[in-house]
Amino acid sequence: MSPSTSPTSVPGSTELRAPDWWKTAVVYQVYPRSFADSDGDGVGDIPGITSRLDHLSRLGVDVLWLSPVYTSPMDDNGYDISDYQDVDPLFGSLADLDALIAACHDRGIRLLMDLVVNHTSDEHPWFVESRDPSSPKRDWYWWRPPRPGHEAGSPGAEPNNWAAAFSGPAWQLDEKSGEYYLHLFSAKQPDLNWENPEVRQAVYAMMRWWVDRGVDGFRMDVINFISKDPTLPDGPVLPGQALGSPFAGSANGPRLDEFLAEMNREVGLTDRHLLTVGEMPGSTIELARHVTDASRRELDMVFTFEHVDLDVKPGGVKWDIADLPLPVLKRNLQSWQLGLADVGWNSLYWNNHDQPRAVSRFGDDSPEHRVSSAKTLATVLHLHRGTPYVYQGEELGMTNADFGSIEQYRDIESVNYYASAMGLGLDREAVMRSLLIKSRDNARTPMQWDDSPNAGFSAGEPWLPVNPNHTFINAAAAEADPQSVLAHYRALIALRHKLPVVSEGDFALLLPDHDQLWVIVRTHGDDRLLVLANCASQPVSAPAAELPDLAGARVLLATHPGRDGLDLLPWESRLYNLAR
Ligand code: TEU
Repeated sequence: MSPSTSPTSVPGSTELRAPDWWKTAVVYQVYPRSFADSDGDGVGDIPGITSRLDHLSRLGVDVLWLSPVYTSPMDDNGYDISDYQDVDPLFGSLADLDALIAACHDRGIRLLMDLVVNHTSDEHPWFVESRDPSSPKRDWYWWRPPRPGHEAGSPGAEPNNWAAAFSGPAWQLDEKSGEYYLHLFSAKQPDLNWENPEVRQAVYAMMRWWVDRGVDGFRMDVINFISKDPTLPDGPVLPGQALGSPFAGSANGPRLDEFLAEMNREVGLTDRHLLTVGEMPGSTIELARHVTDASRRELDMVFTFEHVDLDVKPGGVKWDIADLPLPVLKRNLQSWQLGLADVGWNSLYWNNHDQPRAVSRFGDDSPEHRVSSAKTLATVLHLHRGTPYVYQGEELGMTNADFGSIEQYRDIESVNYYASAMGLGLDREAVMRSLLIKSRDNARTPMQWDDSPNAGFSAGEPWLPVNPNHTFINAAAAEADPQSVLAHYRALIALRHKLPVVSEGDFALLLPDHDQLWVIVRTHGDDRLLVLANCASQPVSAPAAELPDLAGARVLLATHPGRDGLDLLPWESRLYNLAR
């Protein structure tokens, strides 16, 4: 490691990073395309984010996670990167990013970069070079000849049966060489071959370059896909599917620990107290516990997908939507709490740029219950043990998009799903209903700053329609209302910073089988907190005999201040400090 990359030389940020600082932190995710547009082209940008940092400061968050702003053909809104060391002109310049990092640090906010290194763009120079079979970069990607006995390009000639996440096979034929390359996502997102040590060293060098620029950590996109079964075996074909699941062969491969530990060492991630969170679809508690075991020096925490996959029919894909009984959700979060209680650490989230809006999905976004349900979901999540993530607009109780026609959708996953479903003759109405509930565009409608025509997001035509409900759901209105969802998030975040029991306390779930109540006890020394939450749109009476004695307990935060007793209104919740 060169002296210029030693921990003490990191400009302006090391003093913000004590060991384990992220255990008391709250992270705020910004999806740059949809946050704030400074130049009126209808797409959010970095100067727009910088201009809105006061919103984050007032909310009290500690970290800004920036979804990708790198140079990209934007096939997947920037998760397809063609230059890891530059900023796409759509979002601004490197100088704009330096200014954002500095402005964050001035406010005591750390900056987390999105690291997308399972794949590059097909327009990345590495891949462009790799297309030539005689190039030294050929082995940087997964090139394979057609399946034996098949002619390149003929049906079923793909090297294995894997489906891509965005529809169709996970293999694309390159006519020139007659070979296929692997892409677990779109054909413009070829998978890097991490078996090749040059690939790994190139990634680590790029990461060091960002660390030297002052970033405080990395959110690692599908990081458990970097180690694959090198034999790339066919996957099981689920009922109703034409192609096989790539999961067993492409995730959690035999060298995952080795690669993560090597990355940590080579970039000095733990040494510099940089925050690392690995996005890990399909990760189990066992795997998460293992890779976040501090003694292994791999990752600080992972994003599990278990709780956001519970509303999928067994054996189905994300569009096959099932009811989600409350006990199933509670018990799932509980199992992660218990599984990572003594070793490892949890991340906590309802929302991100890939998930529908929490209040529409787990709450009730009707005018009657939206505010209470958004607050109650926040209280419940933030009173679990782990690092909470707030996705832009969640703190306002922003809702799903409510698009009526396929033309309004922009996301590659939604657009491709619709096309392939229509090709297969699926019922159009059912497909549109699934999109309405599950499309990633639900999370991506522009941030609602005020009640002006484009919600204060842009002076131009927004790239994705603004939700018409911005006339009453917006940051300006929330600022003016002491009972807003925003005020509730501020109070919750302040409590985490004030009370060690919120970040450190042991976790216990009471009444696990109750289908309306979510009841949590947190204990740290003599401190004890109780969350009593009605997670339903009907009133409920909480059973006194099964709860701790609430006499003399002080209410720290409530959806309906001033009320007391065990008869709870729809979506009413309280956080009590239990006097001992
Ligand atoms: O998502 C990983 C992932 O598992 C996706 O399949 C995602 O969950 C999908 O949207 C489910 O419907 C990450 C990024 O968060 C996502 O935005 C990218 O599209 C994807 O990786 C590829 O980089």
